[in-house]
Amino acid sequence: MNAPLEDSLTPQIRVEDDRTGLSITTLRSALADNLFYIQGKFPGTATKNDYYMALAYTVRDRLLQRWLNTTQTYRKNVKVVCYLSAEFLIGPQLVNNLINLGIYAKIRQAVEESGLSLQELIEQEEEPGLGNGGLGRLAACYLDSLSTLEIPAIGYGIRYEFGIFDQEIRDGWQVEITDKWLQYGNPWEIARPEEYVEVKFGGRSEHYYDEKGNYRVRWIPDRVVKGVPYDTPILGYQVNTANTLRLWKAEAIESFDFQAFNIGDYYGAVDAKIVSENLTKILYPNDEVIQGKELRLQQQYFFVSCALQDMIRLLLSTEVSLETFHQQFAVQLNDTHPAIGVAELMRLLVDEHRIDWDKAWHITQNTFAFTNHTLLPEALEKWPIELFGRLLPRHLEIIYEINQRFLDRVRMKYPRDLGKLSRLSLIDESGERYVRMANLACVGSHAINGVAELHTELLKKTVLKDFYEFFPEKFANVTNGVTPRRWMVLSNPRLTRLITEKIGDRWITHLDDLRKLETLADDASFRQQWRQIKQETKGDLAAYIRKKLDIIVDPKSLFDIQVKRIHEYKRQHLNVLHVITFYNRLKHDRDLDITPRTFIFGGKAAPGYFMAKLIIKLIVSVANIVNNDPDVRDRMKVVFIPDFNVTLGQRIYPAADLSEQISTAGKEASGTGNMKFALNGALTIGTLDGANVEIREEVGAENFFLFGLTTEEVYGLKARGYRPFDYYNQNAELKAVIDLISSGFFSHGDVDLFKPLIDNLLYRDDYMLLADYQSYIDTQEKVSQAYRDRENWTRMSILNVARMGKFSSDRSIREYAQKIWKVEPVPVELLQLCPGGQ
Ligand code: NBY
Repeated sequence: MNAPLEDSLTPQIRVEDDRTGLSITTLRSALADNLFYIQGKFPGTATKNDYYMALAYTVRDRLLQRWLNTTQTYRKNVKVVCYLSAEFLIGPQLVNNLINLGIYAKIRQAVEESGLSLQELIEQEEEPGLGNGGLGRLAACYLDSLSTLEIPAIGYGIRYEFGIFDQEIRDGWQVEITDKWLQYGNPWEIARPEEYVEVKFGGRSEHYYDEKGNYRVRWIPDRVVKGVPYDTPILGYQVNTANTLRLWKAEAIESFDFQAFNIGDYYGAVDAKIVSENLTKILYPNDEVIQGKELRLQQQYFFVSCALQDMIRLLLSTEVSLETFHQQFAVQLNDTHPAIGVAELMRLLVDEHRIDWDKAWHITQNTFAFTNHTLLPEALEKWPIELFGRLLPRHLEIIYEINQRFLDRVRMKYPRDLGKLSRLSLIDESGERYVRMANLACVGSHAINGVAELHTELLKKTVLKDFYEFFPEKFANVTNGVTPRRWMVLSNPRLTRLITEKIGDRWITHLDDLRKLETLADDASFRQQWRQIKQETKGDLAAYIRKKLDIIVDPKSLFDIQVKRIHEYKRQHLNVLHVITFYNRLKHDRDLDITPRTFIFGGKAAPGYFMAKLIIKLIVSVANIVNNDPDVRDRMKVVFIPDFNVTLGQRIYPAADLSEQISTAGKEASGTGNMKFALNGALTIGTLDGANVEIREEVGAENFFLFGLTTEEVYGLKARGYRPFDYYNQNAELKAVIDLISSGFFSHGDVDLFKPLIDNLLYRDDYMLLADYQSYIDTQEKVSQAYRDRENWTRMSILNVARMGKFSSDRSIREYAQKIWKVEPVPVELLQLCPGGQ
C-alpha cells in the first residue's frame, strides 16, 4: 500500500527529542533499538512479529507526548464525555496511528531502508476483536471523532482476554476458533495497576443509623474483585488530542487469597483467583439476542462500577465537590448493557458518599444519556429478579426505590391506567419477575436517542412509546456516522489520493467538502480515473479471494457484496434467492446476455443461532454448485469470505460496486456498513430501513436502487394476516428457486438439510422475504442494466461519494456534543515535554 497522503505534521506537534525524532536515521535506530531492548532479539533471529512489535513501539513512543499531555489537560476542570460500552471494535491500530500522526511515508522509508516490508509488518497485527458488529464499531468510530474534534473523552469498557471468535468454514459450516489476540502481546496498551478499583458482588445490605442518627445502608458483599485498567491511546487526526480508551481486567484481590492461604486452603485461594479472572475472559458473541447469563450481568456491573469509581476518584483528586459530578462528566450508555450504572451511581452517591437521595437523583439523571440500538422486542435486556438480587442485592433495593418514586409520578399523570403503570414499571411482573434495563436507562437519563431518523420515530411509536408520552422532551435522534479516516483514508488510499488531488484534503475532517466532486461527475477523464481506481481495488480483492479460497473471480464483473452479521432480519437468504434466480435464468437460456456478477458474502453467526449457521451453509453450498458449473462459468461466481472483521472490511468495502442493504423495513436500527460502502463509491440496493432512508435522501433517489415494502406496509400485511405460501404458489420463478433448494440440488441430494429454512420461509417468514422477492428481483435487473452503461454508473458512483458528507461520525459527535453532552472542544497544548524536558 502506498501512503494515502503526503505526510503532513501540523506545526505545533513537533515534539521530537533524541528518542522520538522523526528523521529517517532516528526512526531506523529506534526500530533497531526496540527490536533489541524490548523484544530482546538480534535481527538474525527476529520473527516478523518481533519486527511488528518493534515498529509498533517506535510509533507508540511518538504519540506518548500527546497522550500524556492530553490526560494532564483534562485534570483541569473540563467536562469529559465518558462513553460506556461493553464493546469497542477498534480494529488494527498501527496504520491508523501512522496516518493520524502524519508519518506514514517516513515510517515506510525507514522500514524499507531497514530491509523490511511495511505491508508485511502491517499484516502481522492481530486486531482487537472486542465487539460483535455495528454497536462496537460505532463506539470505535465515535472515539476517533471525539479525539479529532478535540473533545475530552474517555471510553470505558472491558478488556476481554478472548474477543469475538475467529470464524473458519469447514464443509460449509461455521466453526468457532478462540480469538487469542493477546498471545504475542499488545504494544498499544499500558497497564495501570496502581489505579485499580474494587468491585463487590453478592451478600446482603445492612440498614442502620450512623453516629449522628442518620439512616444509612451499607452493602456487605460475599465477594470482591479487583478491576485493573489498561489504557489505549486514541489519537485524533492531525491534532494533539489523544483520548484514552480504558478497558478493565478482572483480577483476584490479594487479601482474599491470603485469607484462604492462612487457613491452609491454598487450592481454595487459587480457585478464587480463577473465578475472579473469569469475569473478563470472554466476549459474549451474540448480537441482537440476549442470553441472560449470570456472568454477563457480572461483566456489565464490573466495568460500569470500575468506570464510575474511576470518575469519582478523578473528580475528588481535583478538589471539586462531588455534587458537581454531572457538570464534570457526561456519561453515554451505549445501549442497555451499561444501564446498571444508574443504580450504581445512586449507590455510590447515597451509600458511600452520603449525598441525600433527591440530590443524588438529580445528579444521576443529569449525568446519563441513553442510546438505543434495536427495535427487535426480543433483544430488550431483562434480568430475572432472583438472579439480580442474588448478585446485586443493594442495587435491587435502589431500583425498587427509583421505581416507586417514578410510578408515583406516573399515577399522578395517568390515574387508574394500570396498563401504563405495568408497561412503564422497571419491573416486569407479567410472569416471572424481571428487571427491565431499557426502562431503568430511560428513567435514569436526561436524553434518549435512536440511531437513525426512522429508528427514532419507530422507537417513539413502538418499544419506547409510553416513555415518549411520559417525557417527550428527553427524546432526540442522532443518526450514526463512520470515521472517514479509517473508512476512506486508511482503507482506500487510491481514492483518497485522487480526491485530495482534486479538492484538497480538508474533506478528511469536513466530509461535506466532498460536494466539490459533484461537478467532476461530468468530467469524462475524471470518470475514467475513478473507474480505474475501482478496477484496481477490485483486482486486489480478487487476488485475496484467489489466494485464500482458491476461487477465481473476474474483477470486470459486477462485485455485489453483503457483509455484516448473519441474521434472519438482515436477509442474507433473500440475496441467496436472487443468486439462484440468476443462476436459473442462465441455465435456461445459455445465450442470455447477462451482466456478469460476483456475489460476495461475509459475516459471523452467533454460535447458538442455528438458522444463521444454516444460512452460511446454504451460501457455501450454492457457491460450490455454481462455481463448478461450466454452463455459467465466467458469468457468475459466489464467494463466502470467512472471518469477516474490521481488517477484512477495510479490503472489502472499497472493492464493491453494489452494496446489499436488504433488511425488512423497520428492523435495522441504522446500519453503518451501508455508509462505508457508499462512501467508497458503491451503489446501494436497499429497503427503506434504518439509515438507508437518509442515504437515499442525500444521494438522490435516482442514484439508489430501492425495493421492497415500507415499514407501514410490513405492519399492515402482518395485521391482515401474511401468508407466505401464497407468494410461493403464485410466482413460478420463486417456486422454482425454492423447489431447487428443497430438491437437494445444492446438498448432494440431501432433502432434509435446508428444510428448516424452507419451512420457515413457506409457513412463517417473519421477515417477509417472499413478499419482497419480486420487487428485489426486478430491482436487481435494473442494477444489471445500469451497470452496462459504465459512464452513467461511474457518474452515479461519484455522486454517491460526493453526497455522503452527512455520514461522517464527526457530524454525529458534534450533534451529541451540542444536543446531549453540552461539551466543547479543549485543544491540547504540549506543555510538559519529557523525557529530557524540552
Ligand atoms: O448497532 C447495531 C444495529 O443492529 C445497527 O442497525 C446499528 O447501525 C448499530 C450501531 O448503532 N446493533 C448491534 O450491533 N448490536 C450488537 O452488536 C449487540 C451486541 C450484544 C448484545 C446485543 C446487541 N447483547 O445483548 O449482548
